[in-house]
Amino acid sequence: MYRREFLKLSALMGSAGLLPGLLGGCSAPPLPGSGEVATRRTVCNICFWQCAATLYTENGKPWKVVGNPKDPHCNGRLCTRGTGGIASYSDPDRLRQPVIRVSRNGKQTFQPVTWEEAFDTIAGKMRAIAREHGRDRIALFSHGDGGKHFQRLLQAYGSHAYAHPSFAQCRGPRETAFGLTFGEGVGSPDRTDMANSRCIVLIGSHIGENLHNSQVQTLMQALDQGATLITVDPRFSVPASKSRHWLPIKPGTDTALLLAWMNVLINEQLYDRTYVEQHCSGFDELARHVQPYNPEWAYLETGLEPALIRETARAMAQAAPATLIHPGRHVTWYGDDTQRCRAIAILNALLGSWGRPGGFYQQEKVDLPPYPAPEPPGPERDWKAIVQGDYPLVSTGISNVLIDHSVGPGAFFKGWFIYATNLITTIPGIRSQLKQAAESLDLIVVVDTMPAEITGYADVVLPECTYLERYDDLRNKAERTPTLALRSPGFSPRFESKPAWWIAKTLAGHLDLEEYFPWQDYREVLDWQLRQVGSSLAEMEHVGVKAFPRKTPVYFEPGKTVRFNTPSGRIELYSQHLAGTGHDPLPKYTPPERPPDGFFHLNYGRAAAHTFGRTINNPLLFELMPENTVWVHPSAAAILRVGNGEYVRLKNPEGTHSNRIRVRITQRIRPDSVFLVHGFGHTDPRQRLAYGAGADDAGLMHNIKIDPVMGGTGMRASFVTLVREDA
Ligand SMILES: Nc1nc2c(c(=O)[nH]1)N[C@H]1C(S)=C(S)[C@@H](COP(=O)(O)OP(=O)(O)OC[C@H]3O[C@@H](n4cnc5c(=O)[nH]c(N)nc54)[C@H](O)[C@@H]3O)O[C@H]1N2
Ligand SMILES: Nc1nc2c(c(=O)[nH]1)N[C@H]1C(S)=C(S)[C@@H](COP(=O)(O)OP(=O)(O)OC[C@H]3O[C@@H](n4cnc5c(=O)[nH]c(N)nc54)[C@H](O)[C@@H]3O)O[C@H]1N2
Ligand code: SF4
Ligand SMILES: [Mo]
Repeated sequence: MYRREFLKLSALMGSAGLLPGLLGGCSAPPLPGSGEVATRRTVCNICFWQCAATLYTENGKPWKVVGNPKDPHCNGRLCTRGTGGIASYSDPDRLRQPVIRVSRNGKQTFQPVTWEEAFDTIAGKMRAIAREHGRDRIALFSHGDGGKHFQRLLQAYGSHAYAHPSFAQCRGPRETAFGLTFGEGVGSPDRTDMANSRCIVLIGSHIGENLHNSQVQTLMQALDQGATLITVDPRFSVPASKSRHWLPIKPGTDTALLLAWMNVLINEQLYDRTYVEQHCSGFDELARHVQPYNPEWAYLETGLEPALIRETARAMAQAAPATLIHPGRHVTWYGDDTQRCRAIAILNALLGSWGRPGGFYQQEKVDLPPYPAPEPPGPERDWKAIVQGDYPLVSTGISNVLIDHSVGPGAFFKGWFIYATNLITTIPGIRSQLKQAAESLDLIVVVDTMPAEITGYADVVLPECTYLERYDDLRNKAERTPTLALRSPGFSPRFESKPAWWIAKTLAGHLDLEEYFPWQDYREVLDWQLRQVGSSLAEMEHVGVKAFPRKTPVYFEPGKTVRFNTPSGRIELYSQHLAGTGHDPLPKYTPPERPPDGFFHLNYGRAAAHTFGRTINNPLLFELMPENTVWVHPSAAAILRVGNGEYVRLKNPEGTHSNRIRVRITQRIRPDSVFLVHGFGHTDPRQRLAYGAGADDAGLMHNIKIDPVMGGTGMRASFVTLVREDA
């Protein structure tokens, strides 16, 4: 154990002089397409919607990437980010070769090394940890496809602890809540049947700014078909602008509104009685529970007129069961998130939309067997207590719990692998803990494509090639039409970068674990798997996407009994699991804290041009949106004496300041809140475009609310004020 200094860039790794033409090899020919054009099938990796696409190269250089018309995730159209994704290949700031942390003249620096040297370093440290503490002391944090290879490697080694920030910092509360209610989660792609909805209710889902491709398309399709859109959002979001009703709710009070809607549906007998009798349990308890929560009560909490609450409840009932109360996606907000998501699930059950057209369809994936290889041995100890902590109702690791177990000399974990997740900006409130963990861990390995901030904590940084330069596992998601999609490389990896499958397999060789990776090339794995389902790698290289017939119905069959995977076998309006673990079995409303004088709710979200922090340095996407702005209501701007376009800093009640950020004065935000797009404010100068551009929301979050049911990181309870640059 030694004290790890946070490393930015050693001159050794610098790429000074490499900037000319930000698009490097991408300078456009006079007439695009007049050279030698080649195409390759790929799957976009700029976000996790995973649209299948075709990469066009011209004279071996990147030209364009377009959607595959056969793919239900995109129907031939990529979003802004997917189209701009091509520039991730030629980004001159990419990681180029493996580096290890060394001490030179008492100062730490990163030294470029060969892959062999990097693997020797990692294997040596892993063996030392195993000798001193045990083989199960390495934790994996990952987001995205390649993480599976490292999961396999670490399981083969004896470490079974892993977590994805797409759970405890994103979808965890809704997956937990829907699991408790219906016995199944929502999954990804979200099983929403919007194309057939006649009424859609969005609760802080800003679809259209949140650009999950086919989801945006089906929302637009529903609107074209005359569906009623109701948007609940303290901000006049893009979907709010297309809505019949915009409900500018007081931040954090959604559960009050949801309870009032239930109160109206039940008291006015507007719920789907037949569906509830056939499928649900706990209706009487629910009906009693919601009695105090009428629209007049909710008005005082939410600021929404009782008449509007009644009118929207009736609109939902009128369109039911083709009414979708959208479950949201990034739902770790105020800490009471599982309760809010349960209220959403219950409302859908009252409207009879789960398993029905226009509500939620049933998912199916292709039955694709794994490549024959030895199963890694099971864990030696019950690791659930370690990765899930005090949250027995969840079925996966919780990133912040793994971090809790990594802090201090007596901590359980002694090593980390971090694959494709920039933990510093992803898990707010964790910065000081990260520093402590970095001091007490014996090994931190980061696998990334870019010099993200988290690489500054690493002992070893391994450069992965981009998605345009590699094969990955076949896309096989539980969805409406079971499909497989292939990601195949259009280029050889630039510099010394390598694909995740190769990195994990070769490192396995250094740990005497080759038997778990019995292939030379990942094409063998893909071809073998495809042949088991009547296709082949050659066919998929040609078509890119292949649909398979469904074996189960898309919706519940009328009149048929359905057995739900809950303790009662029914849809649980009253949750037995929650009751059994000491939580509220019916959704409970917790009023949020209000900002101190002079402060505002810190609201954040997505923008069309970027995915989190991972695209800010992408030259094409940077050009579209080079910085974020802070949205401020005119009345607040007048009090703060800030002008439109002026640079300010955001400050939280603990005195933490952000980078400078421009003010955008707009009526589209409530006077008690400010809004900024997440992902900006990078602090590592190696990302030369992104460095210092705009402000980072995560660094300002001071009031983190941990969800007592599933352990997620509630991020919306923080406050900021604006400080003028000349103040
Ligand atoms: N403050 C705040 N925190 C949030 C959110 C928020 O809105 N605000 N959103 C939350 C949500 S919804 C989510 S899902 C998570 C997302 O969290 P993350 O996925 O951690 O988000 P990014 O910041 O994009 O970090 C991704 C990292 O992966 C690297 N990367 C990109 N492509 C590849 C690749 O092909 N291979 C490898 N090896 N690395 C790659 C990027 O360079 C970057 O360093 O964050 C959550 N945290
Ligand atoms: N372009 C783009 N699209 C993306 C992503 C991306 O990075 N870029 N990321 C993808 C990922 S991983 C996810 S999880 C999703 C996230 O996207 P969503 O799940 O749609 O959205 P959130 O980021 O949770 O929510 C943002 C909205 O919630 C509103 N809001 C804030 N506070 C409250 C409140 O108290 N009540 C209510 N009702 N609303 C509130 C904000 O004003 C904003 O409009 O987006 C996905 N799509
Ligand atoms: S939604 Fe956009 S960024 Fe996400 S996978 Fe599809 S094209 Fe790529
Ligand atoms: Mo997410």
